[in-house]
Amino acid sequence: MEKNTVLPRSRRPTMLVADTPAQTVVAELMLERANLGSWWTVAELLGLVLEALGTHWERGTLSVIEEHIASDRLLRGVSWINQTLVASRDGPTALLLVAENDEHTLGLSLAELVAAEVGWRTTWLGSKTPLTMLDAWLDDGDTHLVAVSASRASDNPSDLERQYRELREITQTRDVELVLGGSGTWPDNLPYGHRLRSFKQWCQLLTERIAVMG
Ligand code: B12
Repeated sequence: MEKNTVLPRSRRPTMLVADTPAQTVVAELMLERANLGSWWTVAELLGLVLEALGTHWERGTLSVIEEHIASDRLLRGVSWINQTLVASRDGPTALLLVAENDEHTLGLSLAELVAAEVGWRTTWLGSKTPLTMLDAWLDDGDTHLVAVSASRASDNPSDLERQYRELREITQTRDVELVLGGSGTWPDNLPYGHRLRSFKQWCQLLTERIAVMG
């Protein structure tokens, strides 16, 4: 039986394209958070919403314009909430970026929401970040973890393998943790770093690290 949430699964994409003020999306998200008890559970749910959005778009039951409006409404809603979640000044820092050539930032925004809730500070790099630029940035030693999101559009395994090799080189030498997320075709069985497939795993990893750091 479907959970008692404010957005029955079949209606969620419709709510996102509805002609209502953007604040209604924020209100719905907050209500989901209140019902489900954590941002990682809301993030898992929104993953399904985005999946459904993609299916509607593929089948032509939502136009490209409607899909753009829907993803932008969700993006704005999540960003608004992200700005209200201020992590402790002493919390560890995660650097957040999207794989090269991928412009899907929503998964990363959801990852940011989850991180902030469990006390991590985040530095947002988003899309179009050349990996070579990370070298100098990580030299100051303030970053504890680098998380990279690749959506379904990142479907070239050899290119993702190349990106992983570069990321590994940059992070392992500095003892910075590396997390690869999203549905992109990242390599499996990483010799360094973590390949995560859910926001639950992300939340668990971040919570464990905070506990160890004291
Ligand atoms: C929203 C959306 C857009 C928005 C993006 C807005 C934004 N700022 O993000 C816009 C309209 C801009 C867009 C553009 C395009 N899109 Co688009 N898009 C989508 C859609 C509907 C959702 C994508 C999304 O946000 N996924 C994010 C997360 C929630 O999903 P996920 O990757 O599966 O990740 C899961 C987990 O691993 C985890 N996760 C994600 N990130 C992270 C990070 C960490 C650290 C962790 C721990 C976990 C985690 O969350 C999810 C689980 O719930 C998908 C449909 C789909 N099924 O994905 C199409 C989709 C990805 N897009 C697609 C395409 C083709 C495009 C365009 C090329 C269209 C075009 N012709 O211009 C461009 C791409 C430009 C580019 N170079 O990237 C295709 C890709 C197919 C393919 N293999 O190539 C899809 C699959 C749609 C389809 N069915 O055809 N898109």
